[in-house]
Amino acid sequence: MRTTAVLSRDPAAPFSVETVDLDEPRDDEILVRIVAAGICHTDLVNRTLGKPDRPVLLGHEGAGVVESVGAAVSSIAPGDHVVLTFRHCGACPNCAAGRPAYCRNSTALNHFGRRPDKSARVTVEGTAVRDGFFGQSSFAGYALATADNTIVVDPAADLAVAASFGCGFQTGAGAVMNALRPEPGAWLAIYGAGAVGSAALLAARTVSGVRTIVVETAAPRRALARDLGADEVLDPGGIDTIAAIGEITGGGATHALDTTGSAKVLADAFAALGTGATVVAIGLGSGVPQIDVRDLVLSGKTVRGCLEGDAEPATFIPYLLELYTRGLLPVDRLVTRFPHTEIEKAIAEQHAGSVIKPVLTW
Ligand code: CXF
Ligand code: ZN
Repeated sequence: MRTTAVLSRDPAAPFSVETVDLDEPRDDEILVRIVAAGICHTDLVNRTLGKPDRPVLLGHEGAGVVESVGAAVSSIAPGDHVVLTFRHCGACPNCAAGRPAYCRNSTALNHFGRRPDKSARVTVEGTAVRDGFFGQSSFAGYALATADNTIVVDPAADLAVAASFGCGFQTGAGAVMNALRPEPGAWLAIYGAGAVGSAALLAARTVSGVRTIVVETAAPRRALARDLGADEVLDPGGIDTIAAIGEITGGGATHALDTTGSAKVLADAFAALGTGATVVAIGLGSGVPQIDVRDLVLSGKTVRGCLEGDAEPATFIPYLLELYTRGLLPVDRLVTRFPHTEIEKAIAEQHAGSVIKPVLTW
């Protein structure tokens, strides 16, 4: 079938909206009419990895309506409303242990995963497109997914809000709800108030008695964090955030979350912890954080990573969606919709800090 897709032909050039050919679903595939697709930082990072002679089709926060399913798909039916998420094999030890984000086959499945027979799912004027991004490549009018990354949701759900539960919102909320699990009386410091950090803030607000400190460089994001109910909001420019957090909390944060991926920020978050406290890193940066061994040991601190919110998406995404529907997790406050033809505007506004989570619509 023919559909429109937002392709990247050259990382340095704007995205281009083009007509592509999408193959029929194979036995294990699900054809989804995409209604909305969130833009995540990971899309923009991976844009630079495509070969110039092979356009790249990104998008890994797709949501839409199932058009048709292959003969081997029994759990999902045409007409189902779905949120697409990351792929997992379901058979490796990590999948068996309920940790699909750490699937041993994750890279092969999610990093432009190809069909077993290497045939193209998407072509443009006869040229194969680099697709299969997170098993969806959902910056398009239609996408092919599989049962392991297709989550059926309530048909009443607003798919433009639900789309980012597939990655960014699940990552932030899951880091709080599944990894940090703060209890009443906790002081949680969140570094970075983009989509992931803001979702983490909203998740923390679902637990009464958990107090939050948001550390953010961009003024519009600090204003939103205040609006979303952060107890304290710090501009790290020009102040000693470690001392400030020590003073606010009376001895250090009980929990911290680094969404920035900066080794320096992670080291600051570690230093701002109190006795027995934990910092979780979820931003994939590079570098080596300076962590004082004496502080680590003598204060009994923990540093750990967390991918995709440690979530089992099949249960966690419907759970988050229900919290949203009940008004307890107002992630719609983070979403700004853009027609898919306006992807460049969406990226520019996100970059400027005025938009937290741009969502493309079809
Ligand atoms: C990311 C999370 C950090 C590691 C790379 C993949 N997930 C989705 O955006
Ligand atoms: Zn993502």
